[in-house]
Amino acid sequence: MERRGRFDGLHAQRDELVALAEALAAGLACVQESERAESCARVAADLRAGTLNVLFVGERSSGKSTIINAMLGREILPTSAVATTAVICRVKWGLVPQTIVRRKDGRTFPIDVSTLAERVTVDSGVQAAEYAEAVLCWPLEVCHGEVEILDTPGLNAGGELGKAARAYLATADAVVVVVDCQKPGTMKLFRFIDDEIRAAGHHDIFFICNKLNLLHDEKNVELVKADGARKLAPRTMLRARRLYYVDALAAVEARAAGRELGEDDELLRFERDLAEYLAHDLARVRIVRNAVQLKRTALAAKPQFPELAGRLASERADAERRLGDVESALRRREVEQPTFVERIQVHRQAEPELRELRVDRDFLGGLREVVLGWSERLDAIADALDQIIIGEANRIRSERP
Ligand SMILES: Nc1nc2c(ncn2[C@@H]2O[C@H](COP(=O)(O)OP(=O)(O)OP(=O)(O)O)[C@@H](O)[C@H]2O)c(=O)[nH]1
Ligand SMILES: [Mg+2]
Repeated sequence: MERRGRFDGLHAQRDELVALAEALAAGLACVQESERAESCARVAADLRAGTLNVLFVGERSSGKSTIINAMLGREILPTSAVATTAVICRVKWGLVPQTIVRRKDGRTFPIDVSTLAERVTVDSGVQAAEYAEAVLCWPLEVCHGEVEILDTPGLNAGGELGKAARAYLATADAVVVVVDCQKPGTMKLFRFIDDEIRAAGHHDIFFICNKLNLLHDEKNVELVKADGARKLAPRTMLRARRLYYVDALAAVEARAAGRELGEDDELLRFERDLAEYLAHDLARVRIVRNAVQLKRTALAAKPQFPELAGRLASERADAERRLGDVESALRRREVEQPTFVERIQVHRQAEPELRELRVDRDFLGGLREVVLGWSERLDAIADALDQIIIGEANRIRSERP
């Protein structure tokens, strides 16, 4: 009963946020801020959508694809020692395994799972550049119930590839950062975590420190764990509890051969924590993340409103002046025209221009009112978003054991 009440509150907050996002989108569209209006519309759509996205990011060859393969229990996604993944691979639930490729022009076609590597790797060159995404349907338990796992090209892959993961960050619900445990990150990676992942509202980040098997003795394991605790733990809300030291290669091999992972294998702990997070914490995190994004958009757009209102006021005055000129010219000619028929003729000629000018004047006046109204509402929206963000952050903190 208590739990039900808690989620009722979340739904109410989500509805409130959707209404705010839609109102803001309408206001921004009205002031021709189309990019920001679209971003608000996306927030509303994202809040409504059921699908939850788990984004795997990390530097090249850190083992992202290998870890997802370990979760799939088979070597499906292409992996190699050199830069590999060139196309976002989306893993979603499907009882029968199948692979679909979506081209950048929107067309999709099914492909054989065994040919995936040929299509989505850096080596496949031209072909990969044509694809927007590869979608793999797989009976992966954690994906049951609209969860999708996204494998991305390495962050330091350069060019368009390096940007690919960033583009998906805006709609990610959970972020898993994969690092090679011997070098848990460069300054560039830490900046990406701090300035992009956390700034986008993700604070409960999962860190997988991979390639544990490359450490040959306990002493090195201790040193590497101390390094992770220093560099990675402070960057995630649950600190060391969100650091997982795994040997993904051994995990794929074990599962592909039908062997279970040992109970102390940290990949198992990661899988359980992720499932728990998706089931219990996500609704809240999604609200906070979207509220943060919405607030940023609202504040960034705020200065535009009074400025635009001023511009509209002068355009309206201009329209008023032009209307006055035409009206007085008309009156003069009316007086000057001797016959009644000629007067009607003059009126007929002037009527369309007059109508257009009046419409312009009224439209500009109305738009200015709307814009001013919006400018006033933005403060209220920012306050409402603050309430949601602070309330949820406090609740998450207080509910943690
Ligand atoms: N020794 C060891 N090698 C691993 C482990 N996990 C992955 N590898 C190897 O590391 C290399 C890179 O792995 P990938 O899974 O392709 O790495 P990625 O992060 O997906 O790379 P990109 O797609 O290029 O960004 C491959 O040769 C893997 O076999 C591990 O736990 N131990
Ligand atoms: Mg990869």
